[in-house]
Amino acid sequence: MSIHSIDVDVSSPGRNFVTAIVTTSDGVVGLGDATLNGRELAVASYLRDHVAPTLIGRDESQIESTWQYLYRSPYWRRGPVTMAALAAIDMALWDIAAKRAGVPLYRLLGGASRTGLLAYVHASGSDLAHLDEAIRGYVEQGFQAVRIQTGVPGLGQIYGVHDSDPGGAYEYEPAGRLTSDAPRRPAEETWDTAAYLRHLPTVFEHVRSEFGPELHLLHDGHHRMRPIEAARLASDLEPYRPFWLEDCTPAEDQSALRLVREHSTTPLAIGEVLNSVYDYQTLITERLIDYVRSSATHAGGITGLRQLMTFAGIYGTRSGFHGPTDVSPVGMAAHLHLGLAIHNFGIQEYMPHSARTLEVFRTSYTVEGGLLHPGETPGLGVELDREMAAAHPYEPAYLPLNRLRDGTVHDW
Ligand code: EZ4
Ligand code: CO
Repeated sequence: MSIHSIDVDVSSPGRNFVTAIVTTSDGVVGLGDATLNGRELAVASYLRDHVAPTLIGRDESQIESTWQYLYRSPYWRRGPVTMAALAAIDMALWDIAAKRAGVPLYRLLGGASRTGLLAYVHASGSDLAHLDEAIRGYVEQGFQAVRIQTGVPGLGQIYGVHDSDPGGAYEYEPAGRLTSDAPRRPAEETWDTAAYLRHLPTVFEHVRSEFGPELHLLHDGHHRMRPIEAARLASDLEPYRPFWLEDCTPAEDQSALRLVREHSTTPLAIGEVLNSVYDYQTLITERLIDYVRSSATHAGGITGLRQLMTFAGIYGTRSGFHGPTDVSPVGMAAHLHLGLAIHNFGIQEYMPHSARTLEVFRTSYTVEGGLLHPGETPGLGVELDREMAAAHPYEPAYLPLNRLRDGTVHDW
């Protein structure tokens, strides 16, 4: 059988998603996620204009060979646009292979290594009272691990922090819609690393004393610290035993983490903006990180991420795949199948998609007692209602940018 057609849908059911739909000559359909937050149309063009035409008629069962073809043949390797496009084709081919075999994908990836996947959720609040309320809600639902983010005194709205608004219209997602009367550029926030470094240890102290020693606490620094600042924070958080400190320094500067490692035993996670095993070469071989944060969507799909995790496994580095709402339910399902199968699974980020998203992408994965499972539906286990998706056209939306108080553009 062969690849008959490849469609690329860009839709916005709750937020923007790019989905590749691969159909075989005998009508089997596979789905792949290519959503690159804020740069969706670039990937859609890469897929439509440069990838799809080269794959029509190809044997759809040659997943590895197709991955190598898309990685090597363009000459221009790696990078988020290329690797997201490659990811979508790869996921769709795996989806097709598992549907043909009549098994959930994890069975083709080696079978289940565990009964469920430890999940972490996002708890945040502008102040400690709101944060506590958010954490309590998740603990009551059975979650065992939470990422905690709060406002910083003296700063306004900061990324990743919102107060819960049960029944409200606001859907928390990591991108801001651009309204037609506003300029088409990202929102701007103000950042002050010194204020953040003073405040965060007091948040951890409070949460530990409120929720006890067992709850896993994670935190995301969003790449905003210099190495010496990150070393200070990692050391200050040690008494509260964080599960991990994520993205403490800009990820592309791999050797920066040497300084952080020298000063603390706080576990480190990095890599949601990295997209190839080569981006991790120093990080993994020098044992500078404990968790790999890449997503299948941004790191070459299941084949790319599996290659990375095999390499990481040699050094005992575990997975902490990126699972924000800008990874579509298709990408999320890919993580759950791969995470269930690999030996070096660590934890899975779980930021539930909105009801509107889940009406369009129907999923078979489950969460129970804080553990995720991909379900037993053949393939990835996600169905896309393309008609319903088409009713939600693409809307420009960008991540906010942050500047220091003097206007300097700061790291993300
Ligand atoms: O900023 O998904 O850990 N999660 C995060 C996310 C990312 C967005 C980027 O598109 O840091 O909120
Ligand atoms: Co992050």
